[in-house]
Amino acid sequence: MKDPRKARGGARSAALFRRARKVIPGGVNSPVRSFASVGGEPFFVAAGRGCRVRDADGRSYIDYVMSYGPHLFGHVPAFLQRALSRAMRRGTSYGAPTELEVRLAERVAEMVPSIEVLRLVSSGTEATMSAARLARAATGRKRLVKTEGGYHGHADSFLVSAGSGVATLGIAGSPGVPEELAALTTVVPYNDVEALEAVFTTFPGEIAAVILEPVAANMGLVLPKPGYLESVRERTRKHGALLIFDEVITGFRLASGGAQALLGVTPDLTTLGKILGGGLPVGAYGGRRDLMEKMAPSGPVYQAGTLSGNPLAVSAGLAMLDELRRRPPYAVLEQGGSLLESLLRAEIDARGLSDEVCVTRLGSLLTLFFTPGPAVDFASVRGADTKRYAAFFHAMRERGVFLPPAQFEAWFVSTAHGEPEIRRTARAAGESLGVAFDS
Ligand code: KE4
Repeated sequence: MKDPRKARGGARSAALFRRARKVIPGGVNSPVRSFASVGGEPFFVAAGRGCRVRDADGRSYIDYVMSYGPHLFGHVPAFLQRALSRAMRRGTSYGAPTELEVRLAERVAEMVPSIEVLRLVSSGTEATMSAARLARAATGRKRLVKTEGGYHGHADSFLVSAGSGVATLGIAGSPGVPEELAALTTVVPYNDVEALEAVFTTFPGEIAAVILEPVAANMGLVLPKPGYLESVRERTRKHGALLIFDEVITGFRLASGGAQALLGVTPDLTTLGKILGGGLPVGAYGGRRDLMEKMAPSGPVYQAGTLSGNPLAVSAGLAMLDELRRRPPYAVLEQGGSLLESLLRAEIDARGLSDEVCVTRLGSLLTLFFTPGPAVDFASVRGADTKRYAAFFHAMRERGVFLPPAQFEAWFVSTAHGEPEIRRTARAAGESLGVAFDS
C-alpha cells in the first residue's frame, strides 16, 4: 500500500498549507479538513461550481464533501447567486429584526412537522447547544443522553463519544470540558432501545433530553432500525424527557420535512443547519410553542447572537427553500444516490470484496465502510480499516474525486451530480478499491 503520507497537494496548496499552519491551528478552521486521518496534506479550494471544486493548483474534482451538507443543488446554483447579489445591495447585518427572518421562520414552520416556533442562530453547534439548555430549563433536569458516534457540534456537553472529527481523530472526549459537565452526558449505542431504557432506570427523573440524529451521518451513514425511533419517542415520553432530533444534516435533505417527515416520528425539538443556509452560516432550533416560548425575551432562558437571522445568510436560506418548493429535488437525489450505490456495489462484487466492505445509503447520503458490516451502530463500524480507507481516499483524489477525508463521514450527492459524473466516480472507485486492497 503506497504510503499516503507521501501524497501531497499541488505546489500552491502546499505553500498555502505552510502559511496556514503558522497562523491557524493545524492550518485549518475545522479539524476534519486537515486530512489528519488519511495522511498527506489538504488541497486548498479556489472555487466550486455544480458538483465540482477546483483546487489552488487548478485541479478539478467531483465533490462528495459538498461542504458536509448545504449544497443540495450543487455549488453556487444560479438562483442562489441572484439571491445573494440582491441581498448584498441592501446590506449585510443590522442588529435589528428584518422581514427576511420572519419569512424564513414561517417557511420552516410550514415545512417541518414538529416546529411551531423556532429561533435562528449561526451554526449547528449553536442550535444544539441552545436546544440542550432549553431542555434542561424546561424539565428542571440536568442529564443529557446522546448516542455513541452521534455528533452534535462542539458544545461541551456533546464532546463525549462523539462522531465526525472527534471519532476521526480518536479523541475520547476533549480536554477543557470539565469532567463535572461531561459526567452529565450519558452515552448509549445508536439503535439500542434497551440500553436507553436502562439509562432511564439508572437515572430516574434526571434526564432532560435524549438527542440523536434520526439518521446517523457522523459515524459514517448508519440507518435507524425499523421501530427504533418510535421506541425512543415512546420511552422519552414515558419518562418525561424531551426528544431532540438533530436534523442539521438530514433536514430538508431526506425530505422537505426532514427525516421526521420521512420516518413519521415527531420530536419535541429539532435542530437544523447546513441546507437552511445554502452554504452561509445559518442554524436553527425549534419545536413546541410551550417550550420555545421559554426562550428570552419571551421567557427566562437566555440565548443570543449578533449574526442570528443575518439577512445575507437568511436570503440564501430562503432561496434554497424556495427552490425546494419550486423544484422538489427528491426524485433526482434518489436517482443519483441509487445509481451511485448500485455502481459501487457492482465494483465491489466484481472484485470479490463484499466480505471486506459494506455500503449504506439513504437518499443522497452514502458511506462506503471498510468493514464487512452491517453498519448498525458505532461499535460495528469503529473497527473499519482506516488505513485502507486512506489509500482509497487518495486513489480517488488522484482520479479526480474528492471524498470526505475520514471514514466516519457521509458522502453527499446533489442534483448537480449527473449520470456521467456518477459513472466516472464508480469507475474511479473500482480502480481505487484495487489500490486499497492490492497495494
Ligand atoms: P456546525 O456547528 O459544524 O455548523 O454543526 C454541527 C453539527 C451538528 N449536528 C450535526 C448532525 C452535524 O453533522 C454537525 C456538523 N457536521 C460536521 C460534518 N459531519 C461538520 C464538518 C466540520 O466539523 O467541519
